[in-house]
Order: sequence, then C-alpha cells, then structure tokens
Amino acid sequence: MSKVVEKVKFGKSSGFFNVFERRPGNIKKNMHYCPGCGHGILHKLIAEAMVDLGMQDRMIIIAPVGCSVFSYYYYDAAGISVPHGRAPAVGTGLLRANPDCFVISYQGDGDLGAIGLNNFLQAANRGENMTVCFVNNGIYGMTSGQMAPTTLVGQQTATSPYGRSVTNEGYPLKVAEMVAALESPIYVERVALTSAKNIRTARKALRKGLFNMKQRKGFSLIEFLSGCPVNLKKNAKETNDWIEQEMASYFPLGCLKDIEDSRPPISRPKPIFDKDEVMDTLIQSAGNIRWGKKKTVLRKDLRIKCAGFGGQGILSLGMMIAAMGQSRGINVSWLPSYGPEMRGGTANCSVVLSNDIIGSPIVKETNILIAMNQQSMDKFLPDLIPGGILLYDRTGIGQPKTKSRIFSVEASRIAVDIGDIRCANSAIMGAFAACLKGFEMEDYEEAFEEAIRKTFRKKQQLIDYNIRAFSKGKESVKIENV
Ligand SMILES: Cc1ncc(C[n+]2csc(CCOP(=O)(O)OP(=O)(O)O)c2C)c(N)n1
Ligand code: SF4
Ligand SMILES: [Mg+2]
Repeated sequence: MSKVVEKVKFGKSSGFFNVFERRPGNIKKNMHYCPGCGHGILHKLIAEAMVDLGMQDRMIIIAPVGCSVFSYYYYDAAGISVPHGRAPAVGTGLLRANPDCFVISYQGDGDLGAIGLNNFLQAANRGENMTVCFVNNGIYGMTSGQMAPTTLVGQQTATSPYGRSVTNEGYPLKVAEMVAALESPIYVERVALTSAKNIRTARKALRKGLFNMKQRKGFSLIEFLSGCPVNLKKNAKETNDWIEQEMASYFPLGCLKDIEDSRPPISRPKPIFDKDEVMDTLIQSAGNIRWGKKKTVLRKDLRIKCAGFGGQGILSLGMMIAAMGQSRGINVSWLPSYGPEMRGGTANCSVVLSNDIIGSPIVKETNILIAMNQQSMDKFLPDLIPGGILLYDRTGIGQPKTKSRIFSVEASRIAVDIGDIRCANSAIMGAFAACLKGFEMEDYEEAFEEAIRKTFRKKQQLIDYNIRAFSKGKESVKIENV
C-alpha cells in the first residue's frame, strides 16, 4: 500500500494579499483575530485550498456579520460583507446570475443558527452549489460572548450567567445533523480546529467541499468547532481541550453524509436579467448619475406620504417621486405599506428625499401628504406638520379643514378624460410638481417627466398617456388657501 505523503507548506498562501491594504489603521500584515481564534486557522485553510484547487479567480467569499465580517481584508479573491444571516441568500443570487462563480458562505453559529437559520436551511434544501463553512464557537464572539444556539448546556455566557438550561433555552442546535437529514445536501462533515491532527482532517474536509462545488455537485456543509478564547475566558490550550472534551462530546466529529458520487452535476436555468438595468440601478445608487442632470440641492428634506385606494397606482406614484429625486443625485427612500389594504382598501407609501443620509424611511411627521381618497385623507392628515402641504384628488374628496397649505386637482377626472384611469397618479404628480414650484428644486418638471419615461420605458403608449396626464395635472392644480 502506498503511503499518502502530505506536503507541508510554509509561508503565506498566495490566496492572501501580501499586504492587507484594505485593513484600516497601521497594522497591514496581521489579521484582526485574537490569538487562539479558530477564524485565523480556517482562513489559512481556505486561502491555501482555493489556490491549490484552481478556484481563486472565480471565488466569492461571503462573510456576514460576526468576527469574520472583515475577511475581505485578507483574501485575494472576491469578498462581500452582507447583513447578518444573509450569506446563503446573497450566494444564491450570485450563483443564479453567474453559475460559473464559486461561493463560500462563511458563517458563525449566531449568524447561521439564529438570525440566518431559515436562509441557510432553504439554500441547503435547494441544493445550491455552494460550500458553507460554519464556524461553531458556541458563542456570539463579535458582540462579547452572548449565548448562541450552539452554546452547550450549562455553559456560562454573558446572557446565561447561570449556564444554559434545557428548561429555559432547550438543547443546543445540531446544525450538521439537521442538514444531513435533508435530501439535497451532498456532503456534511463536522471537524475541529484544535490539534494538528484535527486541523489536517479539517483541511481535507474543506477541500472536499470545495472540490464538490468545482464539480457542480451542489451543497456542502462543513462545521468547524472553533475556539473563542477571549469569550470563553480560557487560554488557547484550555480552549482546545474544552472543544475536544466538552463540545465534541455533544457535537461528535466525523462525516455525517457523503453522497457526492451518486449525484450528477447540477444545471440551473440560464440567468435572465438585463445587465444594463442592473448597472443602471447600481451605478445610480452609488451616486454616479448616468441619466438625468447634475445634483440638485434641496432646501430641506421632503418626507412625503402618498395614500389612496389599492389599484390607484399609489405605490408607483411614490416610486416615480423617488426616481425623480434619484435622477438628481438626491438620497431617496421608498417604503411601501402592503397588507390587507391592497385588496380593495387603502394603500400607502412613504417617500423621503434628502441631501443627507436618510436615517429612517418611515414617514410619520409628514411634510407633504398626497391623498387620493377620503379614508387616506382622514387617516394621514393628523400627521401633516404645521405649514406642510396637502395635495388631494378633488374628484372624490371634500375640502378638508386644516391650517396647512392646500392644493387640489381633479386627478381621476383628468385620467378618465385622457382615456385611462390608471394615469390618475401621473395627473396628481403633475400637480405635485406645480406645488413644488418656487420653493424647491429648479428643474423639477423635467425631472418628473424623466421619471415617467423611465418608469414606463418599455411601454411607449403608457408614456404618452402619463405625460399628458402629468401636464394636465400641472396646469389644473388649484391653490385652495395659500
Ligand atoms: C441585524 C443584526 N442583528 C444583530 C447584530 C449584532 N450582532 C453582531 S455579531 C452578532 C453575533 C455574531 O456571532 P456569530 O455569528 O457566532 O459570529 P462570531 O463572532 O462568534 O464568529 C450579533 C448578534 C447585527 N450586527 N445585526
Ligand atoms: S472574539 Fe472570539 S471569535 Fe472573535 S476574534 Fe476574538 S477569539 Fe475570535
Ligand atoms: Mg460564534
């Protein structure tokens, strides 16, 4: 029998940058992890494996919130930080858009087992072609040691000072066992980042997971029992002993599932998306305007509520207002309110236009209320600030009693006259543009028209109708008490 000789490598892998320029501050050669932390060991295994397997150029390492969120400082590969728990969902999007990429979803036990459990399980169950590196250190490391779903029974943490109790918190979550029970995943193994022997096993498991992905065989999970000496309040040796004796007796090491041989490479439908549209959206949100005019200065934030019947185009009205602001380089947010109202009742959305970063998209204290039915007027008028603007559709609403500035327009009648009731939202938008005249943006009319053309860009006839409704609304606005 020939003996397999493993080559021991020294020095930094070319899977890492030589100098960690992305890391802020003066320390550019070392990682930010604490001494004895399992993350640093796993990073080395990943860097080395992706180079050896020839996967580096197409590799995307996704790290959500947790101590490893800054892993993109280190790898000479594509790296993305994503919101807590969302790596498998983002990875799915990447793989669907570009099935040729390789995705490592690098997740902690808090991230994967708590906030992101559903995202993770659904991706596993769909058999996405990704490798999940699950770092189980039994604790929320980044936030100073709160209890995680994998915290052992009796383990003391910042939020379980008397130890985790089964009666109160249940048993620790056995993620690998749970995933192994699903049909789709092809490979599930639990390893430990402790002794040299265990790290060698971990190295093999990781390579197997990555190789499966290279062969397009589907979903692999490798759970790494890992040390967080700082929060366990142990030194590195005590931590490793604790992992091997305590953790591994509840989370046994070994392969739980390996059916890669029996599965053909997966193939998904070809991605369908309009690249230009994606670029347009991304580039605009990065503040680099490709359509429209230069940045316009708003004199103050506009916090707008649009409300009316479901089906009146209320949500698109808000979208068009947001698109108008976006085209002028203004920060915007659009927050729709869905729910039972959409089925025939009232619908509303909140739009914020601001020169500054928008703290909250929720609009309570409203500068501008655009009401298209009586119920919405009754509901939202009390939120209009003194001196705010009320604009309403006179077709179906009686004149309200308020000290605010009031404008009205027969938006629904204009739309019916033009030939399509669905243009009522553009008619009221025309009136809105007229309300802004004189005290807000200079080229608001042009910007609104651009927003309409952009919204309906695939339907020329609708552009014509909506532009006519917009112009008519602008001409017909009535100032009621200014
Ligand atoms: C949406 C959201 N909720 C909560 C937090 C706070 N938070 C930051 S890291 C973390 C837990 C990280 O623990 P884990 O995933 O186990 O990673 P570790 O740091 O242990 O590697 C939490 C709850 C957050 N950043 N975002
Ligand atoms: S807090 Fe724990 S998980 Fe985070 S870097 Fe330090 S040892 Fe690692
Ligand atoms: Mg953790």
